Amino acid sequence: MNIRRGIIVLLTGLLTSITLYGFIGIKEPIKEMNAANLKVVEVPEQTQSMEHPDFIKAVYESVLPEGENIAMHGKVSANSTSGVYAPRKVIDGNVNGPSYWEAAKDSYPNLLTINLKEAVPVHGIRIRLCPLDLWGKRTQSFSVKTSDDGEYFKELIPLKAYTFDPKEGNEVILIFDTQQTQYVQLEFTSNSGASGAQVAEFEIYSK
Ligand SMILES: [Ca+2]
Repeated sequence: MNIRRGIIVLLTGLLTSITLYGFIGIKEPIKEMNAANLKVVEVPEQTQSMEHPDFIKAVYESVLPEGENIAMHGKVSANSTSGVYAPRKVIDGNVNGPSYWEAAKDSYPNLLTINLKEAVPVHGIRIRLCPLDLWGKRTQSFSVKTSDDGEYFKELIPLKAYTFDPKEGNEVILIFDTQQTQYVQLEFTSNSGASGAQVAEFEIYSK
């Protein structure tokens, strides 16, 4: 009986404490909800990111030369090839997997040439590698040349080191004054990512 009485006293004390705490805890009376208490809040426009600018990741977008890529209608050749990575793979419209050309090991200069079959106006090129991070950032040095007969090539853009970065599409886009030419050639002299030049797609733009 003493134990039961003790428990009852304990429970009564606990309930009293909770009740008192509840009353003391309420600092303000609850307002009744009526029109006078309601405030209309304008909902922010949801079409823009609500993230802090420092945390918004920049998204790379290719700015292509005008016109269309006519390289796919041409014939491609190279002065060296590594294994299955044949030059024809640079005009198949595919940048993924094994669809790229790679020059033979340590065989610079590496020439990659596209014969457009007839002289046409061209004003830009895009050199692409697979854009996946697997294809890490690298530097390739090359110059751009043109020719009317496939024998004599003249320099259009001098030798320069270009960065291919998967964070920026793993590509290099060059735009130049319109040239009337049948052949466009890339002459590579280095590639920091492999022992020979690499190109997944070689695009030539005409309008
Ligand atoms: Ca390809």
